[in-house]
Amino acid sequence: MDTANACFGAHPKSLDKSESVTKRQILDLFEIPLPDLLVQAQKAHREHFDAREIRASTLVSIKTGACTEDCAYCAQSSHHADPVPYQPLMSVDDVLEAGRKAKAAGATRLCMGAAWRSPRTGPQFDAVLEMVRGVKSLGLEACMTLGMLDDEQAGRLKQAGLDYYNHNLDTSPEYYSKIISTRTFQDRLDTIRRVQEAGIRVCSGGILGMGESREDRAGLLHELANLPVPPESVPINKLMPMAGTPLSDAAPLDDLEIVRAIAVTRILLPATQIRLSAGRSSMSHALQLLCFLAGANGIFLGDQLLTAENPSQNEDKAMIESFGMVLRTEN
Ligand code: SAM
Ligand code: DTB
Ligand code: SF4
Repeated sequence: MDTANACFGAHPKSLDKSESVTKRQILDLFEIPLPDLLVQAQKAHREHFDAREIRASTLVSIKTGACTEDCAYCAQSSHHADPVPYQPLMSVDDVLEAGRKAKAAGATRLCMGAAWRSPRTGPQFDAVLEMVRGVKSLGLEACMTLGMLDDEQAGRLKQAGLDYYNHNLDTSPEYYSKIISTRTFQDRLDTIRRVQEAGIRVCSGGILGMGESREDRAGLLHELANLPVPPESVPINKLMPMAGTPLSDAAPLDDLEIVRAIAVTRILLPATQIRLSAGRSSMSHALQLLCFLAGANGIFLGDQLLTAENPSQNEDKAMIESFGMVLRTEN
């Protein structure tokens, strides 16, 4: 294959399953010299987006800590030492107040996360539906990440107006069991299928820097690009090593590998929103600019992620302005 000119799926709508991209082809993309890879990613990006625009979502942790899952990267798991303190489900009013502030700061989407294996149907789930309706009425896109869903829950979230459901594959199928033992990769795929069948757009991505190989990174992108419907939104997280977790001492990933992974994601999924997600607080502005040049076009705006630190809103706005870029104000 001529890797320098490789380009798959000019548009996801034209993604022909008989021509699904192979993991070998993805690994070949990773090996393209950076100057050529960046140009190729930029070409794909500019066919679908204004490359100066950044979309901002704001996170709010609607239920924090005491999670039964054992995700090795997560400070909210009750399996690890020093988990973040438990906070029960927030009130609908408090979530809407967070939504108003996020909108005033320039966010177009509120991403509400709960530390659940899966939501229990009942009063708490009813409150979650109320949050979706309320956030929509503020003129924001609504995104939820609540763990595994059944068909009925996915249908009710759709009815309430949910725009996106975030459910990350996190890593390759092969590496997954080294990171999480309390659910399987197939469980993740099953929830993504249910969400898509309910007509909700999917936000699904992963974490880089958990000790995985490049082949695992290619494996994650292979799974995302070959979903029956590719995700409309892909968060790329850089591991934030959290005290007390099994990954607290993970060696940091090379900066340029993050840039490469974003560029390859952009080439594979040209019309997808790619969010440079957790881990920006340890990235220089210059590295973040490279990530945007590689095709990332979103960030989480807000002084905090779910529980971990994020650059301050003011710093992010100044950074974006210094690049001659703008926060997109429309959905
Ligand atoms: N409990 C739900 C679930 O796991 O599906 C939703 C919330 S969970 C915190 C959302 C995502 O945050 C995870 O899938 C993971 O990709 C990311 N994340 C969590 N902790 C992280 C960390 N320390 N560094 C980078 N990303 C992290
Ligand atoms: C995603 O991929 N990253 C966001 C969002 N989806 C929910 C969460 C990042 C969490 C980082 C660790 C924390 O704040 O606890
Ligand atoms: Fe729980 Fe989600 Fe953290 Fe895993 S990533 S421990 S499911 S909150």
